[in-house]
Amino acid sequence: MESYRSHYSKDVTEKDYGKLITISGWVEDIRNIGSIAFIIIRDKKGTLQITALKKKNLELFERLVSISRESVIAVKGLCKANDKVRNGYEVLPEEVEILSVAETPLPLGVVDKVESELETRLDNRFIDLRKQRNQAIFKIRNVVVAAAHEFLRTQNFIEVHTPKIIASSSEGGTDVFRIKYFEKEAFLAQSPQLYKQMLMATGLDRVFEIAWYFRAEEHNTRRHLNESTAIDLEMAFINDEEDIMKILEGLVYNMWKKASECKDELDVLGANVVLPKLPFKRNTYDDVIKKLNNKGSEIAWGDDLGTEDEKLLGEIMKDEGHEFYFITRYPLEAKPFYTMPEGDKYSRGFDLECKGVELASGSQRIHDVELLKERLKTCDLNPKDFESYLKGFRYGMPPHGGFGFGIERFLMELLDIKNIRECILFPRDRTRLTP
Ligand code: AMO
Repeated sequence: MESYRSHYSKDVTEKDYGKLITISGWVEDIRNIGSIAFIIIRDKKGTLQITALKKKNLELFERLVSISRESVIAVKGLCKANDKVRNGYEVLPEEVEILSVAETPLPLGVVDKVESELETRLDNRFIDLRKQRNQAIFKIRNVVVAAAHEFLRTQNFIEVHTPKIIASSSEGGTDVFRIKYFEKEAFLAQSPQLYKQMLMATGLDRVFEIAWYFRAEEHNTRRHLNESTAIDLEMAFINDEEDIMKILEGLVYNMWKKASECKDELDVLGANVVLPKLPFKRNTYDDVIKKLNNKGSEIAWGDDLGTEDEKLLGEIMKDEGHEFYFITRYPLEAKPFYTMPEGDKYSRGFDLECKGVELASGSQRIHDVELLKERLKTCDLNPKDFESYLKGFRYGMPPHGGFGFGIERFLMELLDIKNIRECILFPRDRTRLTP
């Protein structure tokens, strides 16, 4: 065969009827009814039917019906209109090439009616990802990431890539993976925080990064990964955090909108994507605590919202007609060292939540180096460990701020997927390091 593919299943049109076409893909199903056999081939865009007649070419017929399911083949044949076939056409094979034979039994079915356990699916992720539903998630992921690029460029942001092997922990916490870096100790980046801030001292003004981050969180939950991806941005010359929140809600809105145009994929997933209204509701942290206490939560002022409180807040906000909402003016002690204080107790930090799940957090940052050193000490961190970061603040640093926004969390809420592991190709969690 001079070429393995002239068409994808979904790209065949009436113009191709009566002509020879070549298609290739995985053998999804074979129905042999004696004199005739129907072979369903699956490619990236869908499926199509090969119809083989025994009397026309016995050797070819026997080869086709004896292929194991999920083998990869290429077929050249006559494309023929047929109303009884789902696509409106079938292919009568003239030439078949078996490109790869699948072993039997399969460790996981592709079109089985019964859903396998998530662990079995993830153990066999390359087969799991052959399922139409799972491919739909990643096709939508591709669209929303492209929408983010597009939107941020229209807002004058440039894309950057910062180091993922770093010398001091970017979030100051303990959830950090330590690695051996020749004779030194290093860490895997928990976020691009220190670097995106240092870039504000360069004059690049508005930067974004879409990349991987690593967190050694011990808990195995349905919304935490140990390796996750995020959209981070940082912008300078802001007046306050409101400037950042406006960009964030614009970003989310545009990603949501582009996803709502993926009709085929949303159909496969049975997902209903309704466009949110802008602006998103702003609630201060104090209001949130009052709302939660009124509904019976025992959360105290100063506490970070736990899973149950976030869920309850999601319900309260839904009753008020909001799926997306910000929590602003967080207590200073609940936010990382780089967050700009607002008086003694409060900060310029915020979270964006969707239906009870945190999608993003951000803040105006401290740009005064003395204040930054003081805050590091208050947070039990040693300014000496942050020397190269602090240097970036000593020779002209404009007021700035930004946010980090989890891509997998966003997909979970967008597509109503219950487990975050389904939103990343090869998840890394507390126990999973393969495949
Ligand atoms: P934060 O730690 O809140 O903020 O992280 C930002 C966003 O990243 C996502 N996220 C995660 N997703 C899956 N698994 C995890 N373990 C995980 N951890 C975080 C969430 C979260 O809202 N430097 C700040 C951001 C900033 O202020 O610019 C930061 O990292 O969606």
